[in-house]
Amino acid sequence: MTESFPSIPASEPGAAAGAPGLPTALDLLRASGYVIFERLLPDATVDRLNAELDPWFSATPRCQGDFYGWNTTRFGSVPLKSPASHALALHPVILSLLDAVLGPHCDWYQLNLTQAVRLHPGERRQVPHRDEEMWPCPKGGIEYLVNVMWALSDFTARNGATLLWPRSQFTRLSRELDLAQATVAAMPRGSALVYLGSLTHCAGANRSDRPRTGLILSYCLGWLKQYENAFLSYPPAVARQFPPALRDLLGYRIHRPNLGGYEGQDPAVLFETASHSLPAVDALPAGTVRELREFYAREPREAGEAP
Ligand SMILES: O=C(O)CCC(=O)C(=O)O
Repeated sequence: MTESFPSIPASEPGAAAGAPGLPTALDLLRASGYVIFERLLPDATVDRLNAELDPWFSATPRCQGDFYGWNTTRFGSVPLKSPASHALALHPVILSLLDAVLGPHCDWYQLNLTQAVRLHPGERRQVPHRDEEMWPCPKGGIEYLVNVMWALSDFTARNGATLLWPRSQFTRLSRELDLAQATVAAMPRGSALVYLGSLTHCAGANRSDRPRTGLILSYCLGWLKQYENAFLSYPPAVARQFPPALRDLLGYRIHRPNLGGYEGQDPAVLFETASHSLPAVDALPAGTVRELREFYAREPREAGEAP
């Protein structure tokens, strides 16, 4: 396994954008399928995240299944359990990558999954997979998902750092991959590993005597079904406590055209009223608005018809 990876030091979170000749984080993400931002979070933030999440790790039973693992603890609803996670979900360095990769293919992208993951000592290597496998639609064209693994402890080859197959996004999915070709996403705590939903990867085996702890925040196109049911995890009474930008990311926002509404309106109306008697209001892309106007401009109007 190789340990050299496209990584951006914390001093250059914009991926050396201003330095001519150097690849940007976006270039690295597109070419290799992943990029690591080392120490993107200050130590104090990592301490706070761990303090908020540790009681939940203690209270949550271990996973059951060959995908989730048998010696791993995972839990969701992270924004509810950890206020410190809000800033991670909205981190400007991450959002700038999402704007470029997901932005062109939807009205807006959404938070797909929040999942804290602790690999306990003795956990075996996870099966290689791609996160886009969840959606049974044609692959190899657009990206459906971008994942961020925030390291809340150091990630090392010994304790189960994520394994990645660089450039696998350009190949067909296989589970029988050469481990020697994998890159170990070794990174100090506070770092962020960003990878494409089309990249083959898996959790490594934890052969150390300490747990490896990470926080997955993944994002997908706004018209896809999210892995985590945001409206059950964060019903309006919960989501109203969140920053508006986070509510938007969770799906409290109409996706044009007319997708994900509540009583035909932008679901953000739920922060003002729970009424079930609201007028349905079009939410259409500008091109469709124009098209409909032109259609009706050509239609002869009968006497008494609305404009
Ligand atoms: O924990 C990791 O390093 C990766 C986990 C993963 O890929 C998953 O559970 O989908």
